Amino acid sequence: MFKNLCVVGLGYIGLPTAVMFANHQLHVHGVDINEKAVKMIQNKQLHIEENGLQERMEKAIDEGFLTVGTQPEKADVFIVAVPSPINSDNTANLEYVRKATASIVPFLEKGNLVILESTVPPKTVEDVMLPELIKSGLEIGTDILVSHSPERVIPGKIFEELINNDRIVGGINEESSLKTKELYEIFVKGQIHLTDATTAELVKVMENTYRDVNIAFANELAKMADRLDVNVWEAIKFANYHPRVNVHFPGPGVGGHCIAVDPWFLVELQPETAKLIHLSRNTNDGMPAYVASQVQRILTEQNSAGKKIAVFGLAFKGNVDDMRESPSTDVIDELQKLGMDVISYDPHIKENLHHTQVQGMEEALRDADLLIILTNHDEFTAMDPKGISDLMRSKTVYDTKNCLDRTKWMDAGFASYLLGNSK
Ligand code: SAJ
Repeated sequence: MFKNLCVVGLGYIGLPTAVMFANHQLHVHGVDINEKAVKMIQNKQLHIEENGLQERMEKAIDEGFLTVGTQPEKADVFIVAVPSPINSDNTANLEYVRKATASIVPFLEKGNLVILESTVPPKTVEDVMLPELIKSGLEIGTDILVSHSPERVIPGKIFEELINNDRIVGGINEESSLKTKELYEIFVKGQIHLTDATTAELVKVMENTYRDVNIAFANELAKMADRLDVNVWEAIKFANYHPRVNVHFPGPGVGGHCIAVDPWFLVELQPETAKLIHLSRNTNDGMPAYVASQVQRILTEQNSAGKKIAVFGLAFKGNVDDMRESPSTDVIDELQKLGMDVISYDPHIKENLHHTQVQGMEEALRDADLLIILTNHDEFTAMDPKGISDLMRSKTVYDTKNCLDRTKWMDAGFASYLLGNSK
């Protein structure tokens, strides 16, 4: 029934999705405006990192089910998976979605299905996509069916989650929803829930906003615990033993291109109402400055002679190579504003993407007055404090992710501080 698919946007979501359908014997044509990425894929090289993607992509190309280019082609189904970032004033930038939709219009034919996978503010399908699609001269809802089926996968486990997660499908009418469900049933093992497009848009944004608000709550608790002589991590662990409680964890801020972005869509939509959401965004965005002020306090407490800080962790979360919207860069800025001398290190980021970054762990630690952990990479948890203590000028460590074994570090002679547990 579905033979040809055209996927517009070959990033973290579009490429794995295109490959997944191609691995299920659909003829997929992937489109991206980034010529370099297209060339790389044509040469079976990846421009993004994702477990299992390389082998699956090679198989798809070798078997003749995946082609890529910079222009769309005719197909039965069009999937749009392009970025939907925010502008510098925190308003939604829907130009990629609008342009991607416009780019498929000349190729649309009666009977086609168009699906938006990008995360977007509620009403985007109605207000941004449909006005473009109508230019095809085809009747929306009968000649062409349209739905929103937001991606909900976590980087690092994309293929596993593409298959096993439940999926939300919101059509502009029932026929659109049913046809979209039929398509995803090709590989989705989770349940597929049907609704309308605007509800689906809100559901996706709500999921990430829930996480942001919950993390802001945890960050607020961490700041309180810092003055209470309580270990907030332990307190959260105990609270979460309650069957109806699920408090998230504090940290130096919220990064990535989703959780720190999507709540702004709701704030923009109804600023007078979305007050808790707005406050949570500001709370999380305020964490880098808070963490930097704690560093200054710790240095004073330790009577530190110098201000050389070794920052470990530039990625926005543990065990990924992605620095987008990483709070680490903000923490570094705040430390520098306080006159500190920063050297950063991240074993997952192999090119120097930050001006303070070095590739050697020892180089970063040499003569440092304080080591701060900003990302919970496995490499940091596994570090042997005895092996590094002689490198530093002062044996002081500040863990903002609760990923170090404190006893081990204290036994090695370190003054050990933890976000959410230091007076
Ligand atoms: N973080 C905390 N405390 C926590 C959990 C996370 O500070 O308790 C921080 C992380 O360190 C990181 C940021 O939040 O800086 C975001 O990380 P994440 O792992 O929560 O989420 P993402 O951005 O990698 O992926 C999210 C996922 N959404 C949800 O779990 C509701 C994913 O399923 C979505 O598909 C993805 O956003 C997306 O593309 O929207």
